[in-house]
Amino acid sequence: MFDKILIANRGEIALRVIRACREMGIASVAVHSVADADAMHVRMADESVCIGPNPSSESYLSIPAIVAACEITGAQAIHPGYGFLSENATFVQVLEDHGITFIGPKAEHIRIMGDKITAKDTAKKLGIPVVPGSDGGVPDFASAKKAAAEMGYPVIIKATAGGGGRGMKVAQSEDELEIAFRTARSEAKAAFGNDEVYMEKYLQKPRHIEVQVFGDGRGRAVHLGERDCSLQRRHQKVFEEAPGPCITPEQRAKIGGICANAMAELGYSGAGTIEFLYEDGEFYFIEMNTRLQVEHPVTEGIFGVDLVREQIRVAAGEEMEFRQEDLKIRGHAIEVRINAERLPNFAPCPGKITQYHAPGGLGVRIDSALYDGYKIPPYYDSLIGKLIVHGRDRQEALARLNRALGELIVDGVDTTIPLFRDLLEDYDIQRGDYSIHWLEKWLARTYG
Ligand code: MV4
Repeated sequence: MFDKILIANRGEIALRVIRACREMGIASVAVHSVADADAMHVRMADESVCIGPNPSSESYLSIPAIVAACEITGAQAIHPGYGFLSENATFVQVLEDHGITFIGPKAEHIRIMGDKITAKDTAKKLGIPVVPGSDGGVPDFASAKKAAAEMGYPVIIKATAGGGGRGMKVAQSEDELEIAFRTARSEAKAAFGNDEVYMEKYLQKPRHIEVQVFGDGRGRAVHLGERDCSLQRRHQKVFEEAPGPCITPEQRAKIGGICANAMAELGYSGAGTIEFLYEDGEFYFIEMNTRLQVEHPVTEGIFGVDLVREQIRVAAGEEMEFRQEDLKIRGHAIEVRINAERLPNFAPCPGKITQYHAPGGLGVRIDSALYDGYKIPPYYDSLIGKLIVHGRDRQEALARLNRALGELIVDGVDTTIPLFRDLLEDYDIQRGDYSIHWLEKWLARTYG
């Protein structure tokens, strides 16, 4: 096992990793930008290194600065958290060249899943159901027209280098196709420096269901059920739950088994998430994320496992602590993302926290790097905390969430907390009856 791990991240996820390290008797090294000198992750780690100025491009994304911090402190491994360098295959390669262990999958698997066409093709070959679409890239408008005619309208055009919803265009019929195709290409070129696009049948009202997988890198892999992350605004998740309210145990065992077998065959190492659109009882693969996700605590809640501890164990070459047959779901968990943002437009709202009080009690977890007097810098993501609740069933989790939100105090900046009080009053939310378009419609109706 490692003696010392460097955490190449900030905020709540850096604390999450430091906590796992401490429980495992591993020393932790925080890295930080100038603006983060007083951040909680710096205080909580055993050691810290300032790696550069405020822009992430010169600090949390600087490979040379992070490798240097690792060498100075003698850390043997790096946990990347999510975002920043967590899905950067070049970073993984550089670490390998320096004899530093990356706590995450192999560079090759990050690369495969980073290219959305290769990812889909790989998924298909591994037996994962995919959305019907063009097999591979669509090079010109004539090919687009042909592909659309074959699969039938509506269709969606996506950037090969994209992901997370950037550079997508929908065409409801052939007369919309040319504009959609050309716009998608030029937007892809501008955003990713790569204008390759592919096409899929457009699903009208799906849910976003993602399966948590975990591999030991030596051909053993398990699944930890699914999360429903359909409640999103502009491709940002705001509310996530596990298990999915519409997924039966039979569906879970089937899709989970397919995903676990696929990861075993790949020799996948560590935590991963296989994203699906789910409509009329069918799962359609769209992308895979080769990192720990923001919403991983809901899965930890219902399975009673520590995913970060497991990531560290597997990276150190140890066995996974669980087998599929040990993994049983207990109850229901919900996470809400507390962002420093001003409603109704969700404009970032950095500033000084004048009062912070975290809720507690049975089934309540707060992952946050906030403290009284903390100044939220304007340079990074607006996520300032996650409130995760667990209950014996969904009803109890919802009641507990409402109770915990009532106890939570974050003063000094605007946050998304009031949004969740309002959401919990909605009958569709209470029944778990929502699709990927539900939240945007509700926001327009409620705060319009
Ligand atoms: C789709 C789709 C409908 N049909 N693909 C958006 C983000 C990216 N991960 C995939 N996305 C979508 N792909 C087909 N074939 C609708 C979306 C989509 C979406 C997906 C998940 C969560 C929220 C969403 C909001 C709008 C569109």
